[in-house]
Amino acid sequence: MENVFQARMKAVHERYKETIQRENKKLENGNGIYDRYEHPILTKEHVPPYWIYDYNEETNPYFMERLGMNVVFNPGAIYLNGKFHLVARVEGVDRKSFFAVAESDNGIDGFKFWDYPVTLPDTNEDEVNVYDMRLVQHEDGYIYGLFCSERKDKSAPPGDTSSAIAQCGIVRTKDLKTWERLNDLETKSAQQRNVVLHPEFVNGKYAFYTRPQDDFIEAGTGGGIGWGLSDSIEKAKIDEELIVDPKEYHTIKEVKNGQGDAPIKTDKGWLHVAHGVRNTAAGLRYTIYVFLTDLNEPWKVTHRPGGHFIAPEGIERVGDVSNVVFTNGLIEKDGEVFIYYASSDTRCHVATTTIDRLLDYATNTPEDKLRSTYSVEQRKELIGNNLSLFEKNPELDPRN
Ligand code: M1P
Repeated sequence: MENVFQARMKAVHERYKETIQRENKKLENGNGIYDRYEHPILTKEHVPPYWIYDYNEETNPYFMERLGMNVVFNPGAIYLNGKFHLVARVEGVDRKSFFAVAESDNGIDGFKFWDYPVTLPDTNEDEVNVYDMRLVQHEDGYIYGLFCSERKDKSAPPGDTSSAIAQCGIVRTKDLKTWERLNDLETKSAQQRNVVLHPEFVNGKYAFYTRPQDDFIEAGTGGGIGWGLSDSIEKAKIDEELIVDPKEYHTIKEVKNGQGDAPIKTDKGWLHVAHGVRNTAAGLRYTIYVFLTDLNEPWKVTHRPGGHFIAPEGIERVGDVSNVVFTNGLIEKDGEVFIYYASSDTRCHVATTTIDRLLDYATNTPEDKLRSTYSVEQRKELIGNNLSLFEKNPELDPRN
């Protein structure tokens, strides 16, 4: 007869194995731009039970969770040594995030965490929380990880125990195992989040996408995706920040926006996948959008397809912070694009597409013209063109 310890351990192991061995199928009825998948690719159920339970029956006779897990989300992504690697934001029940590497052969399923989470060099006692790493293979030969380093706001009035300050931490590695911590990025902005390193030197300097903000949540006078150059990466400092993609009234990025992963280089320009935030009566709504910048001047936007590219759907709409999709991981391999995104600050998903499809989307989707009357004009033009086509090609007409 099994005792409680043995029975619970067996059940926990079965659930874990079922999760990590689960096949992931492409969902039908996509929008032609990208495909979604049946299951999330990385969740708290993917976390190895030996990160959570004490396996000593004497000290844990009930096989209880000792260090509970809350969520796994916002993964950075990189293709390395023939495998798809994610550096996920793993959050324990104590609300502290840390980074952990998971790898898969195909980027769609079979993601397994390495034995230990990442040990990030601890260089600042004030740093309380770390999250949202963007991994960039830079042409200088290093893989850089830029992440948000969060501290308590010491200037907050007594009794205010939630005000925080966000800054950009920088680490580098060659193997995702040993990490060297560099100085935090210095800018003139009060706070920074969603900072991303451009993969190439620009005018011989390191180039950064930034997101200046006045406050931890409220972007205030900041809030757009910024751009700045630094002579050094070891002591990165941006003297001048210019806004590449501003926030804009009555759009999907009216409150704030932020660069996703580093952009992908294509023959038509740099392809960016970012997030935008709007306000609703139910709180903030985060969606993912796309834009294209000039190949030689990556700080100049050439195409802005209007509206969101991915919005939370179904179960994606529910979680610790509901109505959110957020991306900071992108992998391009042989023309295929894997967009890693998290839903509602709770779980990780993948959407797949190709460079060709993304460029078609980016260059042929009309811009948001910022007024309903212009949106009607755009739609009337599409309808008019189609109805003329149907006259000559009745087999195309869905009403027949
Ligand atoms: O909770 C939603 C997201 O909020 C923040 O994003 P932003 O800086 O644009 O507001 C981040 O904390 C992100 O991790 C989180 O998913």
